[in-house]
Amino acid sequence: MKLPLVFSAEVTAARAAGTPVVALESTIITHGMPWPQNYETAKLVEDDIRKGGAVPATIAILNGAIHIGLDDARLAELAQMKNVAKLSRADLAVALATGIAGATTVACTMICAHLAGIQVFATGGIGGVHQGAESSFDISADLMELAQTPVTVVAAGAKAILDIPKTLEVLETQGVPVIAYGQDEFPAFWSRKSGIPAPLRLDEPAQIAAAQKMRTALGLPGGQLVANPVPVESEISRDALAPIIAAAQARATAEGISGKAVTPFLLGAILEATDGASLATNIALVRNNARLAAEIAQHFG
Ligand code: PSU
Ligand code: MN
Repeated sequence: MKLPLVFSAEVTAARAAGTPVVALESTIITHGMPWPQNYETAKLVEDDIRKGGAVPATIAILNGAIHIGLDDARLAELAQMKNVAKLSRADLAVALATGIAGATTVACTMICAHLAGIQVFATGGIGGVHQGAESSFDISADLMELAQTPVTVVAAGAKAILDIPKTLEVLETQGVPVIAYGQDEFPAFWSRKSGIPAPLRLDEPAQIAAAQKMRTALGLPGGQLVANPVPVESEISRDALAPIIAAAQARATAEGISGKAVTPFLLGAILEATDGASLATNIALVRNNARLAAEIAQHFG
């Protein structure tokens, strides 16, 4: 069976010329941010990658095909679509076989990036172990994907909507390198600090690429998580966020939100409660991750 991969003109040219390519997910567009900031941010992030000497490949599932790179019309269309499916590893094949439109999560984007020969992927935050996972069993497939698919994922750590210590435990159990970039502490998305030391630290993009290449050469499957702290000037302190996150979590429990709906629900509730301040930070950190991913991508190949 021929794989249903469709490359954008820009990504096709990059592949022919040997220009590094950085993958981007689409769930952040459809479920992570509201219109029109989702579209504007997607464009800014793509431009940040171009300025960094790489080519962006935003990944989404449309009409039974894996799109590697979206032209402007497709990106604008996706950003305004209602009821787009949120696709993780479990959903990808069904979405392709039936032709439904879908946005790719971190796990699903990693799978598609690897099929397309892309080694570096920039996003905002990864999914992880949710608070209360001991009763809900809610652990994102993103963690297991990092253990099996060889893509380096640059994120701003994990949100405090997750249980960060448990998230790091699962990553350790799964043998995933968790590398803080330029600091000792694992960053917590909107905040540079989580209070928890990162298992590993690297300060050089070249070393991050070398570590992934060595991992693969050793026969170890899987990728690595690069945790890049939000720029100082855009950070929101942990103390300011703690009560907001707790309130959002209480609402999710009271309203019986479960499964795939949990992360988008919490993101929306926090956005509302911070009057958009959380969104400005979110945009700044995704752009920061895109710049680092472009640098790391220069050292692959
Ligand atoms: N965390 C964020 N923003 C996001 C997501 C997570 O800070 O947009 C999205 C990503 O696509 C991630 C997915 O892969 O949510 C995780 O969803 P779940 O927890 O249902 O696995
Ligand atoms: Mn989940």
